[in-house]
Amino acid sequence: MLPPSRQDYVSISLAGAGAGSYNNSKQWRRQSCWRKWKQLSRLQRSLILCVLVLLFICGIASYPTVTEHIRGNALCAAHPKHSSLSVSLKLNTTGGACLFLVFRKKLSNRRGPPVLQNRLHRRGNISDPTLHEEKSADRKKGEDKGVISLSLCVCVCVCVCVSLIVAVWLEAVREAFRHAWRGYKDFAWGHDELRPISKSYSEWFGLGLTLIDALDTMWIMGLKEEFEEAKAWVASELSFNRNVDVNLFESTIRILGGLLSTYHLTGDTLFLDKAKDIGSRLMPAFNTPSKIPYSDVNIGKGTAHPPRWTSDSTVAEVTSIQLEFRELSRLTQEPQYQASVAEIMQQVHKLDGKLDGLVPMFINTNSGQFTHQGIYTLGARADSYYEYLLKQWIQGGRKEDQLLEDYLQAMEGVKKNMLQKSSPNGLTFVGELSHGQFSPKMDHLVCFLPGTLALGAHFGLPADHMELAKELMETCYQMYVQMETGLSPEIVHFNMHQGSVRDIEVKLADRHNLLRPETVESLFYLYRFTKDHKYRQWGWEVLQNFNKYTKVSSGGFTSINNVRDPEYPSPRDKMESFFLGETLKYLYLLFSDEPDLISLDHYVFNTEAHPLPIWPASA
Ligand code: DMJ
Repeated sequence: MLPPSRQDYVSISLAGAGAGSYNNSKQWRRQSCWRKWKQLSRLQRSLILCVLVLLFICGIASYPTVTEHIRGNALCAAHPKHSSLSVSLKLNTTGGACLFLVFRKKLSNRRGPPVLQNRLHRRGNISDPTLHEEKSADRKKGEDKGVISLSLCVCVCVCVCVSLIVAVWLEAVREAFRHAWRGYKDFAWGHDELRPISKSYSEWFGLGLTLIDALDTMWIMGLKEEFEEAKAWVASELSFNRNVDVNLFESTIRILGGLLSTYHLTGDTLFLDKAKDIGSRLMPAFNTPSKIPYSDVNIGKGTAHPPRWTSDSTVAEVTSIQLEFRELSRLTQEPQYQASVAEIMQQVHKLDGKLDGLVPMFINTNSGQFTHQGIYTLGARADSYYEYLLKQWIQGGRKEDQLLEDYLQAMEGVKKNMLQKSSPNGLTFVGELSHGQFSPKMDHLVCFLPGTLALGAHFGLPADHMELAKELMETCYQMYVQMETGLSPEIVHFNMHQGSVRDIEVKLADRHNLLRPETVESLFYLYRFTKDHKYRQWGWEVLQNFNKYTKVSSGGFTSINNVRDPEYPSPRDKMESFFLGETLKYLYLLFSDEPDLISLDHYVFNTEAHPLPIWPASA
């Protein structure tokens, strides 16, 4: 059995009027109640309102049945214990179902209901069995109807209450975003990343990375004012004509992807023009002997190069830029973007060195061959290769069979070589392989996989992908729950030996949390496809812990060094752009009830959570 999830009951304290002098006037009492009410959190107020509404509706719905019973009980006072109606309400804001309603209707053991029996008794007509049975049947029907309508009302009430609570969670994500944005605006405006503790910024490419990554999130959250400010900066300040080296993969997924999705959501050609500009400036990266791109490009000079210490590129990096460049070709009707990234997929498809569809982590830009062979992971340096096989297939209208075959083969490879269960609780996890040796190590990055598997199953891939997605989702959740801060570390190791005390171990060097999105990303997919409320509940717990351990009061959120020390999680003084681009966006979409807000039948998310359209059949 897994340990029970954290139970955060909402405590509502209405005791004691405080230290002030006692005054029991009506007006004082009214003011005091009002003040108490205002002091409650939004969640607490919503819960109280929920309970009141629920009780009111239950009261109205059960009125006829209850009065009937009261009459019945009055008439059959000799047998009061035979008939009872009980409605009990248990409210738990963190348990799986959120609200549990137990409605119990205990019918009398006697053949006729009490009212009828008494009437018959009084009339001295008790010996007429036909009349007795007919009336008894009528009565039973009436009672059943009452029970059904009451149950219906209770269901409606539960739905209303759950929606109210989730609306509060949705607003809490918006508030977290606003807080993050405030910090960025005050101390890092126009720079790449906020350093919230030192109230300054860090530069990676010097292109306003956080601002661009966050554009579509603001649009989706309806933060119009913030969006307009950011748009004005893009229009007047953002220039790619700069003598800077940028990483091809990172600038493609964050900048090109962010601009393309914002263009699609808003229809504003400003973003398309900027996307074309950065897209064309990244093209020199593909001028290599093998056509496998270099990792770095100088977007001002138009030159590209590998990192100083190697001529290798990372497999995940060169195979996770396809959605963006394909879309750029479709929009501009210029084929070179799509051709360049398709060439990479063709080559990787044919390469030796795979294990059951699993790829090594590095590829050489001169030879076009895999290097560092024999090491396989679903984590850093390989992760999004698998994600983009499936997502390209979806983007292109599910016609490109080779992509699908590679994806299906790789997932079989995962099942055959990388899946194991932990001890003592049997959590399913994805480990790593090094020259035939299995290592029970799993990066938080691997938590993209439940979402990707679920997405495939949604588009008709084998149903067991969905089952595996659910198992892995539980594991990723446990990577949070089992830490003292309720936040996952960067890397975990699972115990596999019989008799282990705990499933998850964390090495000292792996205890950091960078505000990464993968788990909430998968929660979003799992909730969309299953509608199981527990996934929202888990997302809410994660958000609360981000608020508790990573929020910086002067604005922004910070990565932390130690998820195992709730007393001093040790801030790292950096807010990654993906916290706004991905983590908060997925949380918002997880809690949103708008069915068409980025429908997964019309959009596919790039690996930085920027939604791009699924191409229409004619494309
Ligand atoms: C993001 O930039 C992307 O999600 C990428 O695919 C992996 N790393 C970060 C988030 O963890």
